[in-house]
Amino acid sequence: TVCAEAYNPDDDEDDDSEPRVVHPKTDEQRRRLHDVCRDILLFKTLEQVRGRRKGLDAMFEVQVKPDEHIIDQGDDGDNFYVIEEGVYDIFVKKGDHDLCVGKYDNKGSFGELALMYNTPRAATIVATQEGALWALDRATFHRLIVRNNAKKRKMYEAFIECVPLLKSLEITERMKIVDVLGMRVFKDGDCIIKEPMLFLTGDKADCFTLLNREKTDPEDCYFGELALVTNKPRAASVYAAGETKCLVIDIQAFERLLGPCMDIMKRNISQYEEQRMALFGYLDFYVKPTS
Ligand code: 1OR
Repeated sequence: TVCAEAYNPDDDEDDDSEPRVVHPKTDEQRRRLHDVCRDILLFKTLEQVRGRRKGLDAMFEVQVKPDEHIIDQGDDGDNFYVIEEGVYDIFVKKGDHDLCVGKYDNKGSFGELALMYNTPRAATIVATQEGALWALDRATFHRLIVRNNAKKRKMYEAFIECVPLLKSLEITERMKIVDVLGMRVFKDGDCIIKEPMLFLTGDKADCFTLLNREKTDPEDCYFGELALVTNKPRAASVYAAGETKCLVIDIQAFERLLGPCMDIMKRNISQYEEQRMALFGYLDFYVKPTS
C-alpha cells in the first residue's frame, strides 16, 4: 500500500523578496471574509502553510450590480472570486449562444481555472442581483495557490494513484484532481460519514471524500474506497478512530475539470473489472446528478 507523505510545514519557504499585496480591512470585514473562506477548498490546504493569512490579507471586496458580468468567457484571467452573497449565473458558449449551465447561490467560488492553468476564462459569470464578492488578484493567487499545488502534487501523487476510480485517468488529469483536493481533519470519534451525509450544506452533498489516514508505517496506511458522497442515504457510518485526515474534492470543481474524463473512465470499464462496481455507482450519479 502506498500512502501520502506527511506534509512538513517547515518546507514552506517564505519569500519576502516578493511584493506582498495587503488590502487593509476592518475587523468586521475580516470576520466576514474569514467566514466565507472557511469552506473554500482551495484555501483548505493553505491553512497549514501560513499562506492562508496572506491570501486573506490580499483579498478585496467587490460590490456587484444586477446583470454585471464578473467574468467573460475567453478573457484573460485577472482575479479569483469568493462569493459573500448574491446569485450568479454560469454561461458557456455553445455555437452562437450562451448556454446557462448552472449557478452559484450565495456560496462558493469561481475564476480559478484561468489562473491555475493559464487559459482563457472557461465560462461567463453574471450577477443576477446585487451581491458582494471577495477578489484575489492573479499574482497573489499564483504565488499562494499555484505554488502550493506543486507541493500538493508531490504529496498526493502516490495516494491518488491508488484510488481505483482515478486509476484510469491520464497523469495530467490525475494531477488536476490533486489541485482541487482540500484537507479536512477529524478528531477521534467524529463522524466522518453519516446519514445523511457529512459535508452537506443544507441537505445536499457537495464533496467527495477520500480517506487518507496518515501513519508512520506506510503498511498501516489505510484509505477507504473512494467514498462518494451523494444525496443518497448511506448504509454505513464512518467514525474517526484517532485523528483522521480526509482529502475532499468539491464536486463542482471535479466536474469542471474532469467532465470529459468520465468518457475515458467509461471506455476503460471493460478493462478494469474491479473498478466496475465503483464506477457504476459513480457514473450513475454523474450522468443523472440529483438536483
Ligand atoms: P475561469 O477562470 O475559467 C470562469 O473563469 C469560471 O467559471 C471558471 O474559472 C470556473 O471557476 C467557473 N466549466 C468551466 N468553468 C466553470 C464551470 C464549467 N462552472 C463554473 N465555472 N462547467 C462546465 C460546463 C461545460 C459547469 C460545471 C458545473
